[in-house]
Amino acid sequence: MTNGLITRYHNWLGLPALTPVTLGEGATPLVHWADWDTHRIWLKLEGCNPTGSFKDRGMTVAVSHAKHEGASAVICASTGNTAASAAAYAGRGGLKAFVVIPNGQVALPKMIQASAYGAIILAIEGNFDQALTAVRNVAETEDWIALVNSVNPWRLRGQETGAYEILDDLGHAPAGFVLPVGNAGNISAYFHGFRRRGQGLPQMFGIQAQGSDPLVQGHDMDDVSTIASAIRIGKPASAHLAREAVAATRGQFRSVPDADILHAQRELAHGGVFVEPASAAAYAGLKMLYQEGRLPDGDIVGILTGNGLKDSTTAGLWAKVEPQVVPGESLLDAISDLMTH
Ligand code: AN7
Repeated sequence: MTNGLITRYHNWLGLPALTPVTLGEGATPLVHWADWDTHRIWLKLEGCNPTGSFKDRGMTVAVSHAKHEGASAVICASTGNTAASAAAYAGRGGLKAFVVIPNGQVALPKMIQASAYGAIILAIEGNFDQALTAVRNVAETEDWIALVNSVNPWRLRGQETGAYEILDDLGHAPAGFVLPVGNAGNISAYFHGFRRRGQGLPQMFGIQAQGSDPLVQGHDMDDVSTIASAIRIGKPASAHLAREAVAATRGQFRSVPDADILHAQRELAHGGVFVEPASAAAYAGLKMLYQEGRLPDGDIVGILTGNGLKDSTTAGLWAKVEPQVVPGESLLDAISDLMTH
C-alpha cells in the first residue's frame, strides 16, 4: 500500500477534500522486541518513514493542507528531522521550503538531506526555541508562507495516525506507551489520537535527555545540552498538551543521561534496530521504568522516532568504524580467529 496516510485515514483526520502530497508514509513496523516478565515490549520503527523519521506523518497532512490553501512556501524551525521532512514534502508538492536551524546544532546528515531535497537552509545564532520564535513571526506576517512546525494543528492531526496504527495492529490500546519528548508535539498527538479512537488510553511516559529536560524540571530551560541533538529543546511548544497527556494517563516525564542513551543505542543496534540518539533515549527510559517496576502489565509500545543514519557520527562514538585490514589469502584464518573470541 503506497497511498499514504491521508487516503488511509481520511475520515479520522478532519481534512477537507484535497489532493494529498504524499510519499507513502506511515504503516511502519511494530516489532515484538522482547517479553520482560509480565510486559510484552513492542517497538514501532518510525525511522522506516520516507525521510527516516516520524515527522512525515504530520508533514504529509500539513503540506497537503498548506498547498490546498494556496501557500507557495513552507517554513519551519528544526533540530533536523522536521527540516528534512518539510523539505521532502515541499519538493513533492512543488512548494519552496525554508528551514531555520540553530547554527552548529544539527547533525550533518540531516542538513545534507534537507539540502538535497532542495530546501534553503538558514541558521540563526541561538537555540531551537529562538529559531521557532523567529519562524512564527514570519509566518504570522505573511500568508503565502505556511508554518509547518508542530504548532500547526495539521501536523499534530497527522501524527495522530501513529496511534491509529498501533490500535489497528494490536487490536486494542497498549497498557504503556513510551516515547522521546523534545518540542512535545508527538506525545500530544498520540494522546489525542488514542482519545479520538475511543479504545482506551495507555499510560504515557515522556522521556527527555538529562540536561535538556524542562518537562521533568517543571520549568523552561535557556541552556540545554545533550548528545541527542534532535531533542535539545528547552521550551517545548506543546508543553501544556504533553502535561495533560501524562496527567490524564497517570504516566510520567523522566530523563536519561547521555551515557544511557548511547548504551541503549548500541543495544538496539545489536538487535538489528539502528536508531538515532533521541530515539534511543526512549528505549533507555523504557528500561529504566522496567527496572523500577513502574511499567504496567501487558503490551508496552516504545516509539523509535528516527533512523540511525540520521546522526551516524554519534554512533561512531561506540561503533568501530576502522576496519581490520587483512591479507586476502589469510581471510579464513582471521575469521576463524574472530569466531573464537
Ligand atoms: C528523532 O526536527 O523538534 O517532542 O525540529 O527528531 O514531537 O518534538 C525533532 C524532534 C523525537 C521529539 N525524536 O519529538 C525537529 C524536532 C526525534 C526527533 C523528537 C524529535 P517532539
